Amino acid sequence: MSKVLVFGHKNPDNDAIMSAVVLSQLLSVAMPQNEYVPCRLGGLPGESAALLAKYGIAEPELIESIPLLDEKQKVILTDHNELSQTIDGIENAQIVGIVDHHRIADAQTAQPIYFINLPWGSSCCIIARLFEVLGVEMSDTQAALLLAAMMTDTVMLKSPTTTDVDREIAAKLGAKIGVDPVAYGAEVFKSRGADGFTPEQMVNRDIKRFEMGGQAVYIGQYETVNKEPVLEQSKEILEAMEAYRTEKGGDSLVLLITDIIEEGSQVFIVGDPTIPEKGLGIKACEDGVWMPGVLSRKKQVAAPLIAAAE
Ligand SMILES: [Mn+2]
Repeated sequence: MSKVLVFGHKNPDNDAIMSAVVLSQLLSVAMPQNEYVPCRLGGLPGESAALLAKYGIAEPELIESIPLLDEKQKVILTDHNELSQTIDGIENAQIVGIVDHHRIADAQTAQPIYFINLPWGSSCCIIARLFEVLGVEMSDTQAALLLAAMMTDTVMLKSPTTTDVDREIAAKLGAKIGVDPVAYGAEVFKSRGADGFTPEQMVNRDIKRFEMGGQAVYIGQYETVNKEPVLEQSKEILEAMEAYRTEKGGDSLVLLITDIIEEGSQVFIVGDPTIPEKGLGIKACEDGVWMPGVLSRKKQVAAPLIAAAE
């Protein structure tokens, strides 16, 4: 029996956490020849901590790097596949599986692996479907955890990343546990304890590094139910962005302050603005630029930036 570490991306969001937790549980039943250990590469988001506590589930183990061992550590990546978003020392690991809903980037393997990537709204939606594929009965707790991550990742099914499959599976899971998916999602967002965050935390808590056009571009997203008090700190936010960019050696950093009620994002840019300005069709401004309807980092920010960098 080998031990397989299962983890989502750095700066984990709720989808990264819940996909690791529930996929580990699913595989323990469906493929019991291995032991699956859910892990995380960073701090627990508030809503994830609240959900795990509510259902009495242990927090995934915090891991920082994979050491070089005689036998390579087996790992499964969830909610990411880009090397710049995964654990340090990934070259010392054997990737045996990937379950993701992002662009395919640069992961390479020596052997064929389980590689499941679908353009759906969340990794947890794919995992919900995997229960059916693998013929495993889903518990109510698993349904609640998956639905919670489906709702945060699709901003309560409002993000343009949302597909008919997401709506269908959300309705099914909601019916199973007796909740309206969107109302349930709103509760999950509230449990995040949103607005006590410092500008540093707004920048750090959900940020991803992308390599594009020979540059390292960081794209962060901070979701709130009320952007006004957040934007009063725009000067401090810009300072925190610049500090982060300098520390990490990024060429530019884009931060979205996403208001999930008003359904749009205030967009801030520091560093070399060339790729972000071209990709988004805006001019960097100290107060940020309001982009109505922009809710998805992946589809509405990362993808056009990558296209602009080519
Ligand atoms: Mn996700």
